[in-house]
Amino acid sequence: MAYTLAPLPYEYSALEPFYDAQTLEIHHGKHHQTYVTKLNAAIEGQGALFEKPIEEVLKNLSLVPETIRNAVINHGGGHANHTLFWNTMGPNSGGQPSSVLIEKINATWGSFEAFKKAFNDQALAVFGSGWTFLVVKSGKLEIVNTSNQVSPLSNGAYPILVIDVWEHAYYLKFQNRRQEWIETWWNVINWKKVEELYLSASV
Ligand code: MN3
Repeated sequence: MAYTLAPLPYEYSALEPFYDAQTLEIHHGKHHQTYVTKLNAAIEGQGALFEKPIEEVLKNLSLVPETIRNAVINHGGGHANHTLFWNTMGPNSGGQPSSVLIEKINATWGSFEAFKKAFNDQALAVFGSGWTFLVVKSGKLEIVNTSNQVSPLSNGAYPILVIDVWEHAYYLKFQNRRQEWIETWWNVINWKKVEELYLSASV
């Protein structure tokens, strides 16, 4: 069995002017494809474990043979993290979540603005290449950073929102201005999808 790169749930130009079509096309069609290709090369000849969705594999890394575990962390994580990133963005998005998620955010951080500041500060603090996630862990919301392509799924958390702060995610349009990329990204967050993920979280 081989993993495949799903098409984006929107056109490459759909997130303009916030996320430019050229970056999105390279990021999805080249960077993400490379993680999928290298993941498939690593698991070639392996058993039934890899008939499961990659998210299930990342939750149980101890089941992955040691000889390929690092490749699965890097390329499987890259596959899962990018899939979440694409699926939690969309056109005509931004704003704030409604219903239960905003109540949980307010209960955790005091206000949506305080949550946004905490999230932005944490995304700015990623050293080198990595990601900032909103996760559900033990029934609580948390903001967590991971390095390289580590997935929070491997640390017992369920990610529901993520920003890619690897330079390849924003360099063509924003160059070294990571703060501007982070602030612009809030305009394309698909809160409806994030809420669906929150409601389906079981950790
Ligand atoms: Mn990326």
